[in-house]
Amino acid sequence: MTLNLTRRNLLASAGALALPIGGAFAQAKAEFTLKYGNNLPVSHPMNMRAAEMATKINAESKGRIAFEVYPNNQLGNDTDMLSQVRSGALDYFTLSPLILGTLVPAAQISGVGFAFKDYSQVWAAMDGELGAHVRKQIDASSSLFAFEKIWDNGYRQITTGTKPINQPEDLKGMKIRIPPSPFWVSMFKAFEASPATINFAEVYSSLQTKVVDAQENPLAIIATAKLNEVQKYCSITNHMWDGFWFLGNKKSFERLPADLRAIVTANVNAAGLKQRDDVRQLNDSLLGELKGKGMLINTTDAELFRAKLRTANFYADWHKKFGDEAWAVLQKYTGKLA
Ligand code: X2X
Repeated sequence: MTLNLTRRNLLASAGALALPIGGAFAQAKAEFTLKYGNNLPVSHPMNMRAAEMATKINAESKGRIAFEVYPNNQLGNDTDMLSQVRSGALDYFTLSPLILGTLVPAAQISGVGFAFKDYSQVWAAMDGELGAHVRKQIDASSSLFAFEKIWDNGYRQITTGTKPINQPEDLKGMKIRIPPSPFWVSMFKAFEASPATINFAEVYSSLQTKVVDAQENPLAIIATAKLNEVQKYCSITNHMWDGFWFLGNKKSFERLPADLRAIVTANVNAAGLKQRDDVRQLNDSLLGELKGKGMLINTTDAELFRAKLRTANFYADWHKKFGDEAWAVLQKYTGKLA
């Protein structure tokens, strides 16, 4: 599959019109119309794989399922879509474990700053006991469940319009947009920044109108959402790995006969694995691409940032909140944290 990052985001320019991508042809004879919403541009690997997946689900179910993908916050922002999937108005939704933390606090544990040294640790933990622990909490405490294979967002980097971030002191007082999550607030307060909670749907315009001066996201999002148009500097901090749990509404899923549940499950997990590869490949090529588009890119020493979090008691506080047992599961994969 080729990833065409230069393609104009047609659905974004279609404004409020909700148009599903992929597979909607099957709708006429479908017994089950399943709606999946997300917050990312059509050109992001998440939506390219989701469109492909939707077509497969529709075909393998022989048209019994019409799986519809609504990208780019067409159905509302993350907060809206979370409440829609909880009520069943939406059947599926991909969400960062940290934003899910507004509903299931335990889910935030995979976002601990500088925890996973590399992707081999990430997937070992998320496909292993840490992911299983989180999925159990989601299942036990909400109307939602998460499919086994978490999708990738990536390692997050900081962009700003004003100056590069070389050391934690550079974040002092900086008006930085963060996603709506208690964990993110706590992390950027530990850096003594001035974090503002804003849904991704409003990030581009908030940067453009300078409501905030900075934001943080993985390179694949910076590029596909064209944040380079409204940000000058990109500082490679790798301060946190982030993913997207593929969430389903339990009641909606239970309405499907077993054979259709199996088709959806197999395809969601398989598409997730492919999407992980896409994001990793993109990360390798995007630094050059963003530089070419005029972004000024600098690397940083992670140890300086980690030390700042340590002295702010960030690790100790969250260890206490998540509890000894969950923290031990995390450290089983990451080694001792702080
Ligand atoms: O809101 C964000 O920054 C994003 C797109 O990375 C998430 O969904 C967490």
